[in-house]
Amino acid sequence: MSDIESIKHKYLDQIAAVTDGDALEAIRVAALGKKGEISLLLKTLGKMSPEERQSEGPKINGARQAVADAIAARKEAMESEVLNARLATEKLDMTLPPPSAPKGSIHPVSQVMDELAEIFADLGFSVATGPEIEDDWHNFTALNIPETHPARAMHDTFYFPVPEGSEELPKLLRTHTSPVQIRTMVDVAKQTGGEGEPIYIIVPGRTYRSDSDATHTPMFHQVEGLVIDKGIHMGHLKWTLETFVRAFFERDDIELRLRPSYFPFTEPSAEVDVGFSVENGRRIIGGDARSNEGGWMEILGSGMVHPNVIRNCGLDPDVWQGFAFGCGIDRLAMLKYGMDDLRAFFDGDLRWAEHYGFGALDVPTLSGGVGA
Ligand code: 2NM
Repeated sequence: MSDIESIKHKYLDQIAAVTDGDALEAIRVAALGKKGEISLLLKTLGKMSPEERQSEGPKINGARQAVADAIAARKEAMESEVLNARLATEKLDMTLPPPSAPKGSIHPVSQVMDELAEIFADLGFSVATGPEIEDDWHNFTALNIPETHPARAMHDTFYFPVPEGSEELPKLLRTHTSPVQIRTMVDVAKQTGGEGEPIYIIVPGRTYRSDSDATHTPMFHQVEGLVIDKGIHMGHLKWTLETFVRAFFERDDIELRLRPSYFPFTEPSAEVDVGFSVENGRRIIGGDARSNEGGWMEILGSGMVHPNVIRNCGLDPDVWQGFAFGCGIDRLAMLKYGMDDLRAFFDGDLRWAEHYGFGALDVPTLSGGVGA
């Protein structure tokens, strides 16, 4: 056998015996790589006499082609061997449970809104909602806040730009949910031909003020309540708030303290404090507010709806009286579930929600309800 023939067979034997891709590649480099044995033989053709080249050329090229073909064939065969082996051993068990998908959870703010709706439903209130983009009349003027009143500046209102030369009044992001109470009273006045009828509503929703620090976010959640009926007085207000706060914090030993205050839309107005005490080193709503570590914490604003507000909505304040109140839902949630940073409410971090007990299928539910 010639030299070339024996080289060719050497590689063909190696190729036939090889069992993995790396080894096959090593053979390819040894035979056909830049400095491979057959590649070097091919280079010797240039130095041969024409006769010699005529006889050796086809042999060397034939060997190169045979080895290249064998490598390609062996590679293909090995790939189908791997696939066949996988097909022979791999099983798909359709009875296995699927990998768990990430689950969302109820946001504490949504949870508290649901709790509020449930508590006030027991007291005969329904939930009213309205637009977040409002006009000046519904957000301020109807609420007895005149153009020049400092309360307008106090609210740090976000106004939308008005096109140049337009006579339009600027729209704004509502600074409280009160415009929904206004819309409700206006609707009732219209639907009853000015005669009026009782109104018992709570209004939860997003509100906006240009304010941002550790305890203020430019968007926050409020719930306001409105009662309009005949012969309503401050006793009704205090009982309603007491009943609500005790149901919400699920304790009967919660005291309320009403302090005189001022809002343009109520007269008289009162700020409402809840008593707190310390249990197991933690501040909790309820217990003895007059104990050493106890005290009072402001959680609500309230008052008797100003006659001007009732009149502005088309109802007769000599016939209809009412009370209203408002508070921050985010703050209520923090107090009930023990969160300490308001900003985390709006980060969307599921680990935070889970940490405070708001896991997917593990939502704390209102255990009591009014009177339970
Ligand atoms: C508060 C405090 C006191 C309030 C008044 C009204 C309306 F529309 F009836 F006049 N809605 N909400 C009110 C009263 C809101 O929040 C701190």
